[in-house]
Formats: sequence, structure tokens, C-alpha cells
Amino acid sequence: MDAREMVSLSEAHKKFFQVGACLSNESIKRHDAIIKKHFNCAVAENAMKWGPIEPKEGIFTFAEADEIVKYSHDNQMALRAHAPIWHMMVPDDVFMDGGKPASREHLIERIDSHTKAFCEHFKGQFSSWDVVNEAINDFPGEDLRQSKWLELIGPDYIDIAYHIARQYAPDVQLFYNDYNEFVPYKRERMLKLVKGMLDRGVPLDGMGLQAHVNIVECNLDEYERTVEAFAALGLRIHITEMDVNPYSLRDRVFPPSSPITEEMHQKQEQLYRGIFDICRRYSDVVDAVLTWGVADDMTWLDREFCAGREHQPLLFDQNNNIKKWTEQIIEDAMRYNG
Ligand code: 9MR
Repeated sequence: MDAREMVSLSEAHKKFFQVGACLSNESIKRHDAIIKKHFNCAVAENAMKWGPIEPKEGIFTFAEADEIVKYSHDNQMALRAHAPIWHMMVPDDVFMDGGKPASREHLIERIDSHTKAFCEHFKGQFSSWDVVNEAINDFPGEDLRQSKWLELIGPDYIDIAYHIARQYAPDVQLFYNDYNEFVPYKRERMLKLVKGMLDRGVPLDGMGLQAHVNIVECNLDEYERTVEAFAALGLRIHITEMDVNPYSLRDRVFPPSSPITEEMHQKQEQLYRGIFDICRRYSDVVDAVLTWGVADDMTWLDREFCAGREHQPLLFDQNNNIKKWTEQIIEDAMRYNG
């Protein structure tokens, strides 16, 4: 066996941070060998979102999540939970009451009862939680994204969700999670939001930086600035959903505008190695790095971002083999003595 194959991603990073990926009920079967060898933390890709957990008011369907939770525990992986309060994957009925839009009080009560049931069921099973996900607007105008939560409760829906989460999950680290964190104006909005929360005494422990990066719009200087800025707030940091898209965020063309060239692969490698390197240098505050998927045969980019196109954005390839750049990341970690 190749000597580099001996050390796994998580072993190589043991003194820095945990390494993991999002899991689905299919990927734990298909990618079992990779997960067991390389990862020591995990998050459910979809199974712990509101809709999969509570598709109808008061009707809870925990089976899929339970399978992922059990798998993570059987394999000694720390588990993150993700992401109830979001503008997606929440059934429309949640926002209605007797055929009319729900009142502020009613909707807060719904957050309370969902959170209570979730925490009672998964008590002691997860250590960190993206409570609110992607609440920031990407476009000029208001800082907060338009959503039913904002419309029906008001801007304090975010603070309220964290207070409720803390009440029912006192021992869990609570995270705010968002993307395009390397884009300066988005980063400023994210910083403003979480600073405000901390000033108001909202129970927030950590920042989830999604790291859905791409070789066109993302650069390492901006990424480091982002990590530095959130570290300065005293928050723990998790890189929560990393993948490296070889196309621009604006390029959603199928068939592809260009095949993935060697040059594009090299840029993907630079971003992967560079972001892991930044995380090692900030490992006093970075506790975990997770990719959004295990291997290139199952990635949301090919399924949803630009359906049918290949993006090859992960650490393991279509055939579930380790990539050269992943071996490089392992070597970088072994060599690192900063
Ligand atoms: O990868 C997830 C995909 O399977 C779902 O259909 C989608 C909607 O629930 O969510 C995807 O995951 C998203 C994550 O939860 C939050 N950040 C962006 C991710 C990619 O869209």
C-alpha cells in the first residue's frame, strides 16, 4: 500500500481539528469505507432539517435521521445537527394557522414545540447545531433575507430561535451557518448579524462557514480575512459544507461551457490545500472541517446546482478513490509545524 494511504485525513489533522462530511442514508452505504477510514465528524445532509423531521404538525419522522445518528456514533464521529430555521425545507403549513398566515405568537410556539421534540429525541446525540441557516440577503437592500420567518415574526426571529435552542439543548454548541462568506459585502453583513447577537446576549457559540467555494470568485486572501474576522469575535469556527466548484457561481450552463481542464483542477487543488492550510493556522479557533458530500458520485452540485453537469468538487472521485489533492492535504498536515 502507498505509504501516504496509511494516514487518514482525520488522523493527519488530529491535533488541529476534526474532518468530516455530510451524510445521507445512501452515502453511508455507498461510501462506508471512506467514511470509516477518513472522517471523525459528520452532519446529516438533509435528514435533520424541519421537513424531514416534522412533515406535518406534530407528526415526527425520525427514522432516516436515526440511522445517520446511529451510524455516526457506531463510528465514533462527532455529530453536527443542521438546519431547522431556514427558508427552505420547512413545510408551508408551518406558516399557516386555520387557513390564514400564522401570527407571530403562533409561529414562535411552533419553533418551540419543534425544537423541544427534536432535542428530546436526539438528547446527548449531537454536539453542535446550525440553528438558523442562511438568514442573510445576498442582494443589495436589506441585510436579512426575505423569508416567512422574517415576515411573520420580525427580525428577532433569529434571536428567539437561539434562546429556544439553548433552553432545550443546554450542552450543545449553537452555530449560525451561511455561505459566500468570502464575498466582502456578505461577510460584513454576517459579521454585523452575529456581533449584534453577541451584544444582545443571544446564546451563540460558533460560526459555520459553508465554504461552497469556486475557482472564479473565491480567493485565499479573502478566505483568510473571513476566518480572522470571525475568530476575533471569540466564536468557535466550523467549515461546514466545503466543496470546490470548477465553474463560477454564475455559470449554470448545461451542457458545460467547458469541460473541466487540467488548469481548472489545479485551481481546485490550490483552494482545497489553501483553505485547509488557513484552518490549520487558525486551529486554535477552527474545530472542524466538513465537505458537502463524501465523493464526486454524490454531490448536490451535479444534482441541483447545475443538474447533469460534472463538478468533481470533493476529496474522493467518482469511483470513490482518494484524489491526488487529498493526499497532498494529508501530506501538508503531516509536514505542518507552525
Ligand atoms: O445538499 C442538499 C440538497 O440535497 C437539498 O435538496 C437542499 C435543499 O434542502 O439542501 C442542500 O444542502 C444545502 C445545505 O443544507 C445548506 N447550504 C447549501 C446546501 C446546498 O444547497
